[in-house]
Amino acid sequence: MKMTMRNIGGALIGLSLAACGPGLEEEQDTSWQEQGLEAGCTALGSTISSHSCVHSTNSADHVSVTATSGLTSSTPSINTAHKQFDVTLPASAAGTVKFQPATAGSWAFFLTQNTAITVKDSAGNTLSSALTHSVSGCALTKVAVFNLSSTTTAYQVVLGPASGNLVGVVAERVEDYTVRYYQDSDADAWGNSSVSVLTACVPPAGYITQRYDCNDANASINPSAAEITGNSVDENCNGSLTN
Ligand SMILES: [Ca+2]
Ligand SMILES: [Ca+2]
Ligand SMILES: [Ca+2]
Repeated sequence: MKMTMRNIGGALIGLSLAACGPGLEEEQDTSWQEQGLEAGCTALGSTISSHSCVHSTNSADHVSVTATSGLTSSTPSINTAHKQFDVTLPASAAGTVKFQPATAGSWAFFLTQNTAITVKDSAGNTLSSALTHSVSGCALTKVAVFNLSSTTTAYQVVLGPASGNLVGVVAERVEDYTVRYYQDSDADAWGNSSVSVLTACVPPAGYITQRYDCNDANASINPSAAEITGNSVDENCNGSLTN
């Protein structure tokens, strides 16, 4: 099933998502949410990393918790997205926190250190990460993505050891940061509206966010081109041959 934000939202939903969610114009492909991170994804796109950086750099979004050595009755939870949890670890050792996702899907854990992160399900089985890579642009230096299917039981997240026995964690749901990219075959910075991909990952080569190229095989024809009157070509893609 597909729906667009414009169809379901109106102004109020648009405003509520503007600060911490997808853009108004982004189409939400809800079928993708069941599939986990798409095959061939080599890195997350810049949207989710930039968003996570906003929370990492905003001191009001920080929450301090103290991890336990293994899972205990006092192991803290770091369930809330749009926060940076500053997790104090046991001295020179790994620490455990709990994470129970609000929604099933691929969850990205951004970390302030390039330290180990292991996620275990409620039975103690270690999950394989779907993707791990370095990031830059703020205090967050690493991201690891895990496909989390259960919203009714908490996962164990084992962190560290880490320098200073402290690591910041920002958790965001990958599917909330999908962007539609359009193929730009003629490399004129205008994409073909009818050939696109919707992804939270880095786009394929030659795909860009700007669309409305009416001839993607001719770099001299696009909405920013000057109209040349007297021919049969609509150089500026406005549907008129006279302007
Ligand atoms: Ca183009
Ligand atoms: Ca013309
Ligand atoms: Ca024209």
